[in-house]
Amino acid sequence: MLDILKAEARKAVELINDYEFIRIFAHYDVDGISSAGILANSLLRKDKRFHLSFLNGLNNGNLDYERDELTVFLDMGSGYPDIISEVESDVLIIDHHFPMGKIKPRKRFVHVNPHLAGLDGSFELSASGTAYIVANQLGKNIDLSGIALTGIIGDKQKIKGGNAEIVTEGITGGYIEERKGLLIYSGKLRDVLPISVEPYLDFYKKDEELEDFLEKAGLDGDMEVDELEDEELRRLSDAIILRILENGGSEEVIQDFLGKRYILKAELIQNALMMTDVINSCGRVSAFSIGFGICMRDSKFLDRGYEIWKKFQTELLDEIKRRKKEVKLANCIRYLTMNDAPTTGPIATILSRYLYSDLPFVAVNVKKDIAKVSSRTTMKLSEIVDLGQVMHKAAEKVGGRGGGHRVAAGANIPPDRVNEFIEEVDRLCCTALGK
Ligand SMILES: [Mn+2]
Repeated sequence: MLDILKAEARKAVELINDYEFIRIFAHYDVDGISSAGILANSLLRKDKRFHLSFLNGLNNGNLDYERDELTVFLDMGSGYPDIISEVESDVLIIDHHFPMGKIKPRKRFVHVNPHLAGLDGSFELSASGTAYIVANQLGKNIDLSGIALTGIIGDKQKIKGGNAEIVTEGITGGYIEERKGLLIYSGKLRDVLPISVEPYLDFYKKDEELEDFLEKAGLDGDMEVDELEDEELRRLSDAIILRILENGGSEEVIQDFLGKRYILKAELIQNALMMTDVINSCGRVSAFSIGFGICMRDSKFLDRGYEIWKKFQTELLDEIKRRKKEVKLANCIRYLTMNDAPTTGPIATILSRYLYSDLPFVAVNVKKDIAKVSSRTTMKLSEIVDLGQVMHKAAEKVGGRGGGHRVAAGANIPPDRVNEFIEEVDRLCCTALGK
């Protein structure tokens, strides 16, 4: 199946080869920044120059390009046929989002997207992986596999299908190493465990509890995560699992961090999870060039990247600490109402996965003209409760709109009808749960 995608990637290379200078627009998240890093590295190796911009999306228009250039879209474009159809230059899209509508290109056009090649672009090939395929048609660029893995982890994809092929290629080439262990940060146990967000262990600003935990597990806080012996790793894993379950976390989260860790041998940050989170935080605070610089292996960006990551991480942990006290219990749901919070999704995700996994979780962010709702539950509960349906029905009742998946859904509702909405969500969940 990858053959069809590779054939399309070769067409992309033909297009690229006709240009000395290339205009690139990339999505600003980890997958987009990694894609840009992969393409940029491979272009420079062919003595090509480029101009790169990161965008939040393609909605707010105003693309700054020249008609006689090649315009490349990374990790976006497939879902915006109208906007792409208006671009008056040659266009290359490298994306993994589901292609929508029909693109009517003005000039030459190449579209590299796993969905168009019969591959699963949602979980089995990221934009960074797709960019890696293109880069390896342009030249021998297997050393960029570690950057591809960064995008894969960032988009919460699985090491399956195309992604698994890339990781295997990276391992064979010696650029990625797969080790037994836990998918957590590198560093001293005492430093790493309190700032971990996935998994969230609730040790942040709880030094005594942490020391107690380490002592019971028979581990020294000064031990380096990467240097733990098998037996120590097993004790740590067992203790972490117990901690998560005691905190009210779901057993479903355990498989996400247990078993394997990846070392990126060619990158500035060798722990794959740390590389992903550093670049993610750079993207979140609009410090794109720092994240991109790290993907370009330019060590002068590294200190700044770590600083941004630490600040971002502490702000998120402080927010979780503050918000978890505000969580309320209804009959069949737990919910949280916030006013003008910077984000709803990440908070709802952490609280529902690691602290309140026993009931469906609803977070409402009330803004001036609209209240934004994020709801989450476990796979197990989603077999009984369909949050997509619940959000749809409850939002409709209060004059809003909602929907989504069984496990994760959302809604936009009028800000003055939040209470009524929560009551209806609670009622619908009780009906589903038979309470
Ligand atoms: Mn992506």
